[in-house]
Amino acid sequence: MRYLTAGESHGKGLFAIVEGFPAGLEVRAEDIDVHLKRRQMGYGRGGRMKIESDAVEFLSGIRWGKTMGSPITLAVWNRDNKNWPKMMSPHAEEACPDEIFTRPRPGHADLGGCLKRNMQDVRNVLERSSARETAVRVAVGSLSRCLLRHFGVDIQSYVRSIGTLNCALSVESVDLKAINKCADKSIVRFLHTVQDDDARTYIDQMRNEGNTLGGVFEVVITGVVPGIGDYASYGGKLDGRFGQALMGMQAVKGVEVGLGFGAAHAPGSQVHDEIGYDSQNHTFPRQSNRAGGIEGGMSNGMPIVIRAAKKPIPTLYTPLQSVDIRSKEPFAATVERSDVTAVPAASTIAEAICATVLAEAYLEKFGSDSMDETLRNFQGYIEQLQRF
Ligand code: EPS
Repeated sequence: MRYLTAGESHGKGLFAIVEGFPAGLEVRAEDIDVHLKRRQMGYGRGGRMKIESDAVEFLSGIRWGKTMGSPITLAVWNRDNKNWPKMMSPHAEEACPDEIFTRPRPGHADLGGCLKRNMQDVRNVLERSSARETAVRVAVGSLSRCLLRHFGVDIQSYVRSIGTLNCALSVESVDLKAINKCADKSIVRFLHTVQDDDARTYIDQMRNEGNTLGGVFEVVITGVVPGIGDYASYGGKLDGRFGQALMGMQAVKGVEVGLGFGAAHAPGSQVHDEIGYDSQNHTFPRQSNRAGGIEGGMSNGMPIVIRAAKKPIPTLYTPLQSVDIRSKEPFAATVERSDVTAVPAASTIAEAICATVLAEAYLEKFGSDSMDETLRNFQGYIEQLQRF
């Protein structure tokens, strides 16, 4: 399975072509729209989320509610596009060269993108580098979730911190299957609503200062059978694949699995998870899960736990110093409409991205021509594990 996205933040829409999904998978637009809606939530978002009401349209590959095995085209249309008629027009006669954007924002793709592609209008870069693109990656991830539910895989997430504000409730005190139920109630996707007022005050203060905030979120995946991913080649390692995909999310600066960086500071006896045997279920459970469910690049049957750090959004309403790329004179960076923080949204985007990584790995192992065949192969593997 592979996919490609296209589309600009203020263009007609965001699009994905997904190839290699098995035929016969039931897919409903509602299964995707529910996650598109979750991506739009979270306190600290800017004006754009009031304009958009993201929903998927299937343009190919799905007929009468089921995949056909042909490439699936997903579209998420931009309502805001109608407010940018000339600015995003493909026609030369509608160009407005006096309105080009030439003062790159520190921390954004603006400057590097202009240097790399020899462009003088930052808009040519920012329209594509914008995190708006994640809308269609969430659509692909939600399609992946439709597949993964047939294997009993469940993916949830929450926000551990925004700036210096930490979620005071530990995930150990929550049923792993109820993480989203708890987090979706909080305005910042903490595990409880007790700190919502503190979060609101903190984010409002940053908004008033023209500042932005990053944070840390965690994805918890349950129901993954042992042996997904591979130890034999670097490209097959499941942790490596999650890392690449999550670092490919706008503004993500770090990814950890299990103890992550903490594993470097403790002796081996406090890092590795001892192996037991459950003769009734024929499984090898662990008393602890410091590995975060992945050993040697493969799932080990324990929940997969991945954290990622998102930097603060680079558009500051009190802008940082920059240089005009035409005159080379110092100027304050251009201010575009943006968010104070999008960490709550990022946690839901990360769920979708992890879903796609896992769907790809499952289809590699169990085949991807038809759901009947894929599920038969999966069942055969479960029986093999039982007989082991
Ligand atoms: C986003 C849409 C964007 C931003 C944000 C994410 O909308 P606009 O630029 O029209 O206000 O709200 O993008 C960024 C912060 C960024 O730096 O790219 C979305 O749909 O998630």
